[in-house]
Amino acid sequence: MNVSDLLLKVLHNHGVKQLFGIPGDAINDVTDAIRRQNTVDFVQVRHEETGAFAASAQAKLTGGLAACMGTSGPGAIHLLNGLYDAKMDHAPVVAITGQIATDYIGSEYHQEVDLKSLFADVAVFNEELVNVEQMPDLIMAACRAAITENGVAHLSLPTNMSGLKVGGVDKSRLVPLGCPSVSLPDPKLCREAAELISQAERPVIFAGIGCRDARPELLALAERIKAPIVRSLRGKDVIDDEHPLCIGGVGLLGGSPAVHAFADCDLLIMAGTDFPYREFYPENAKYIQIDTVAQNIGRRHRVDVGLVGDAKSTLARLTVEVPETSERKFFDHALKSMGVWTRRQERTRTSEKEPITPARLIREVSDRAPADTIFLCDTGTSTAWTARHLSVGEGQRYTLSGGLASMAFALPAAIGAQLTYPERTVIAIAGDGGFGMLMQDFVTAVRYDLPIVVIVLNNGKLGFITLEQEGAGLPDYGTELANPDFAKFAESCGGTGVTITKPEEIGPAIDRAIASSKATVLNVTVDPDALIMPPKIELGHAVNFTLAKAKEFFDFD
Ligand SMILES: Cc1ncc(C[n+]2csc(CCOP(=O)(O)OP(=O)(O)O)c2C)c(N)n1
Ligand SMILES: [Mg+2]
Repeated sequence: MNVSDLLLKVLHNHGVKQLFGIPGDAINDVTDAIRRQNTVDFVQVRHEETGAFAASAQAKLTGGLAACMGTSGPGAIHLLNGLYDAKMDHAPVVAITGQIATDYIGSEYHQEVDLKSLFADVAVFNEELVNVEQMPDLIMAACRAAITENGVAHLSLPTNMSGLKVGGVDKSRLVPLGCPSVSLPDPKLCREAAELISQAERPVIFAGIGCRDARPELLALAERIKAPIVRSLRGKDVIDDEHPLCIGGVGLLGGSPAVHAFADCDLLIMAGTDFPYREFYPENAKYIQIDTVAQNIGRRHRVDVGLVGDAKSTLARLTVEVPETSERKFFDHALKSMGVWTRRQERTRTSEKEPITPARLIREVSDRAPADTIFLCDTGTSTAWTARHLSVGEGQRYTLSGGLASMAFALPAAIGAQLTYPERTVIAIAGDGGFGMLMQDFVTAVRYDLPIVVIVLNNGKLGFITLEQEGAGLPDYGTELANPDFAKFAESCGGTGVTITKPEEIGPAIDRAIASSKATVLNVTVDPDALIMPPKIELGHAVNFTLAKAKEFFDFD
C-alpha cells in the first residue's frame, strides 16, 4: 500500500464516496491509486472550485465527510472559495492538495505555493506530509478534525511522497472512532430555561439549521408552549412555510409575520441558529439560546439562559420540563397573520406578466417539485425569491451558500447532491451571473449522467447588486451581463436546453425537465426590474430608491 492507497482507504472508511478534482502534476499518484481501486470514485470537474462546492454541498446535506482535491499551486488555489463555503456553513470536508517535492520547498520552484499558509484561515486541520510514517496518523487526524469540528481539513501531499510505500499499518488504526452525537446541557440551566418559558406570555422559537435532526422535537415544544416557529434561511431545510406552525423567516429576505412576531415577543428561544444580523433581533425580549458550540452562545445578542447541547435532546428535555400552555392569543394571531401574508404573496406568485415575474417561476417550481426534491440555490435575487416563494416540504431538502454567500454554488452543489442521492430529484436555482461563473461544469453533469435540472433566472444582470446600489441611493452601474445563449450551451454539452419567455411555458417545461433522464437547463427570461420588497418598508429605503432612479434617468451624480 502506498501513501495514496492509504489516503483512499481512510476516506472510504469515513464514508467518502467521491473525490472531486482535476488530475495532474503533483497528484498523479493519487489519481493512479483511484484508478486501481473501486471504493472512492473520481469525479473529474472542469474547475476545482466546482469540486470544492460539490463536496461542501454533500457534507451540508448528509452531515458526513466529503472530499475534493487539487494539484500543487493553481489547482489548490482554485479549491479555496468552495472550501470557504464549507468552513462558513460548518461542513466537514477533506481537501487534498499536491505539493512540489520536498527537496525543492523554499526555492521558488515551478508551481511552488506555500499551501500551509494559504489554507491556514480556511482549515481546522492543516498539515503537509513530510515523513511517510506520519501518513496513517495524519489522514486519520484530518478526517477526525473535519468531522468533530465541522470544518475543512487540508492535507498536502508532496509529489515525492504520495507514491511511497507505507509499511506495516495495522488496519485497526484506520477505523473511524465513533463520536458522541448527543450532548445535553446542565440540568440546572434547563430548569432555569423552563422557568423562563413558563413565565413567558408571547414566546417565539427561532429555529436554524442546527435543528436539522430535531424537527419532531421542535414541533413538540412549539405545540406545548404555543410558540410560533420562525426559521432562518438555512432553517428552511428543517421547517418551512408549508408547516402550519411556521411563520417564515426574518431579516431582509423574511416576511412580515415573523418580523412582527419578533417585535412583539417577550421570549425568544434560539435553537441551532447563529443568525448574524443584529438589527433584526427583538429588543425587549428574554432570550434562551441552544447551540452545540459554547462559543456561539450570546455572540449575536445577550442571552438570559444559554444551553450548550444539541437541539434534538435539548428541545426534548425542555418539552418535558415545561407545563403545557393553554393561552394561545399571541400564537393564533401570528398564525393568522401568516395566512394573510401568504394570501398576499399569491398575487405575484400567479402573475401573468411578461417578462416572467420571478415569484411566479419559483412558485411553479415549488408546486411541481416531487416530494423528495433537493433544492440548491445560488446567491443573488434567486436567494430572495426562494426564501419567500419556495416552500420546502418535510421530505424535501434545501441548501445554499449560507455564511459565505458565494455566487455559483447551485450548479456544483446539484452535481454533488445528485451523486449522493441518485434517486431523488435535484433542482438547482441559479442566477445568470452565478451560472455563468461555473457553467462549464454543466458538461460534468452530462458526462456523469446526472439528470439535474438547472433553472437559470436570466435577468441579464447582477440583479441583486442593482438593488443594493439603488437601495443605497446609487445609480445602477457595472451590473449588466452579456450572456451567451444558455439553452444552446446546454445542448452543446449534450444536455437539454430550453428557453422560456412566457409564464404559461414554465409548468410544462419543469415537468418535462424533472421527468427527463438528461441534465437540463431551463433558461428563463425573468423581469430584471422585479423588486424584492423588505418585510417592512422604511422611509429611507424609498428615498434612496427614488434618488437612484432619478440619477439613472437624468445621469447626474
Ligand atoms: C463569488 C461572488 N462574487 C461576487 C458576489 C457579490 N454578489 C452578490 S449577489 C451578486 C449578483 C448575482 O447575480 P446573478 O447570479 O445574475 O443573480 P441575480 O441577483 O441577478 O438574480 C453579486 C455580484 C458574491 N456574492 N459572490
Ligand atoms: Mg442575474
